[in-house]
Amino acid sequence: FKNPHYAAGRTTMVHLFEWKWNDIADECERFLGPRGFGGIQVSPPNENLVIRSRNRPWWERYQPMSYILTTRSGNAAQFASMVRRCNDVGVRIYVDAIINHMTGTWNENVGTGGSTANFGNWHYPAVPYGRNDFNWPQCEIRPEDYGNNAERVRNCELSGLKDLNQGLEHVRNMLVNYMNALIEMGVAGFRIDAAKHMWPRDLQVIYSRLRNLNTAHGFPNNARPYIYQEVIDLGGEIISRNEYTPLAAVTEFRFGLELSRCFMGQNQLRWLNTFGPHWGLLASGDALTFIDNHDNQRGHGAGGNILTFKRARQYKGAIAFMLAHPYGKPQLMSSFNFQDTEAGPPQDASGNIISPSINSDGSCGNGWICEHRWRQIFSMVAWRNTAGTGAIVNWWDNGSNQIAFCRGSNAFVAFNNDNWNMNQNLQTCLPAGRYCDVISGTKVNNNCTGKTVNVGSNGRADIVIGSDDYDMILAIHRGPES
Ligand code: LM2
Ligand code: CA
Repeated sequence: FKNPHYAAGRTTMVHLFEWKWNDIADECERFLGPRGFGGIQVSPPNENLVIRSRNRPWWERYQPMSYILTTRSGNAAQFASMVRRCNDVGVRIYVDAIINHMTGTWNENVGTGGSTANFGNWHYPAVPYGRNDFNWPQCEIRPEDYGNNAERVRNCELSGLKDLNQGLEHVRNMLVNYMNALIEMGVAGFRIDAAKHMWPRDLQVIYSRLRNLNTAHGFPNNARPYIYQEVIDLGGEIISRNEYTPLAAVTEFRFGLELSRCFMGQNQLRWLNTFGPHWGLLASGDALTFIDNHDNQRGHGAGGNILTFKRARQYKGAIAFMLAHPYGKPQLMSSFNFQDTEAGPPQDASGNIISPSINSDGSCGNGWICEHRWRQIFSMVAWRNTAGTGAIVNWWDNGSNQIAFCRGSNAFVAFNNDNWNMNQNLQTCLPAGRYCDVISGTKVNNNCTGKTVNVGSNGRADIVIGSDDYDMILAIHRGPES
């Protein structure tokens, strides 16, 4: 369950938060496939409670009504078509699976597929679930439970959401049927929402009943789905991420927290020469890594002070380091703009999601940020693909916040997070030649629109990053783009 089964040479996935299925399929064909992205995490595809009284907040999608594949992102046919079109251009689909709970009690009770529920009786006829399928007696998780009561964290309600009992055969069957239907449609794996709130032994049974990936979508024989379990473990809680790594991969929340500290100037970049398990991070093969996610970019969930698109220069630095460093399996966040932390995606007067528009410079409009279309970010995805499995070599630092390193003999990167200029003659691992920096520009007709780097026959090059440069990064690599 720890292999994402990316197409050959691909390494990175992006969370297209609240995107519609048809738009994702288009994005696979026109951008993500050609640019070498490995996969996409999509918003929950199953029916959720419609919350008009709060103007359709993003979090309504974390309130399941049923496993019918109808949401604001589209219907089952649109979902199936998206998976087919994305797999055909080498981009995998991973589903955000909400299997810990159903909706909370609310003053509205119609779902995005038209289903209704009787909250007072724990009755969800469209699944169907009844009262006996939920943990009993009903209780709500208290803040102190996270410190000392694993039983309550697993068997009580997370913010009032009706808590399913995954120990029961009927519940397991409903969940496995839902997930297997998605695998049949060609998805490559799942984010397990709120995994901390479910017993590892129950999850193990559920995972074991999942079918192999669909070979008609290009997966090898006997391929298991990629599973990354959302466990927020910043230390000091009764439940540890280590209870989940024997089962499948785990979201490594400490990764983005540490890199955010570094690139916000609260820790020196030079210390990153030991980044990885030395810093208390999971084993690399167990970790799904990211800077921000849909929760902590808006102060939901747990997780401290995280860089996001709103602090773009530092954020791009942290993202570039994530993509340059061999640790973990990176996931990018692709956001819609927001001021109100509860606000849903751009929508029209009827509540339909408005598609992102694509500007002539490749960026997005209509309220979508599309971090994955920022040159500094998609160029580093290609950089990581080129670096492949190459180890870090030629580490250099200035004793504070200027660092540089190579991956194998394919790719070189440098960062300047000091408030003075960086101007150094450094050893790269690249063959002699003229390279285009893929951060400050691109290569057009064999000329660089940004900085040019000349690597000499000894592999050395002058590396210049001014403290006032638009970005704090410089990156070059083998291959046509650089
Ligand atoms: C997650 N991971 O474990 C998701 O990443 C996170 O986004 C989800 O919370 C959460 N778990 C449940 O799937 C979000 C949001 C909450 C919101 C829930 C359910 O952060 O604020 O809770 O989705 O929509 C909302 C209200 C809350 C209310 C609850 C139940 O904010 O006040 O509690 O619904 O109606 C009475
Ligand atoms: Ca639970």
